[in-house]
Amino acid sequence: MAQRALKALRQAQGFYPERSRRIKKGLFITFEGVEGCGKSTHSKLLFEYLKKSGYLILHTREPGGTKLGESVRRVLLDSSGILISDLAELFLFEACRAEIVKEIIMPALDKGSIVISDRFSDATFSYQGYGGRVDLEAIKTLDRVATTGLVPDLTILLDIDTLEGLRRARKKGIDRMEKKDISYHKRVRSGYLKLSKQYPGRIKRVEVSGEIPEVQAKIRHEVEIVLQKFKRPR
Ligand code: ATM
Repeated sequence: MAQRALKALRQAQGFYPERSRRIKKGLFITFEGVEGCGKSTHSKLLFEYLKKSGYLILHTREPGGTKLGESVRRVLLDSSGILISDLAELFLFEACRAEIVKEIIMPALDKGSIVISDRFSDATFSYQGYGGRVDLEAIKTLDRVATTGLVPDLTILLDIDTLEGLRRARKKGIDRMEKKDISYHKRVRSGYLKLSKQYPGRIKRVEVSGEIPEVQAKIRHEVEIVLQKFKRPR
């Protein structure tokens, strides 16, 4: 246990390669995007499709997915006036991540499962980093410790105009994060776009326009490409 924490810290300091691919067998797919982009609809549709195709598969979300995560989610999203700074948010999201990686994601990947998560580390860089202006290097260090270096194999970034997304999301009610001002949400979207340019091999931007089946087809296309590589013996 202590050795694992030490390894994570050393990875964070750059002593080890970032990827943990060597020690996992499954495939890790994440969905990202600003509010109202249709992330949960599309991740669930993909989950059903892959499940019907016979894959061992797990769907989860962040913050959430564990008892700790779901409890902290209520604190983070409750709009009833708890003060939480951007820095405190960072620690709360990363605490949930440490738990879900250890409790849910790594064990499933070790069994060879496909894991689909609604949000993961890119959300922290985009929301707390670009949106909340918390130092990106600090996030990188903390996130590597929380994830023990786990990076998704594929990230689907569902991209929608910020205002249109918020308009759609607000139909369902407004949570604490959605209450942040529009400039915050615009920085989040541009943060996501920066990340997709920084990691073009992993983050695939899918424009949210047209009907749900059209968008889902684009997502499945990206997933099939990764699945082909995944099936190939290493
Ligand atoms: P969902 O939209 O996926 O339910 O996520 C809840 C919020 O948590 C979402 N807020 N808005 N608006 C994004 C936010 N979030 C972060 O700010 N940082 C993170 O690291 C994660 C995982 C989520």
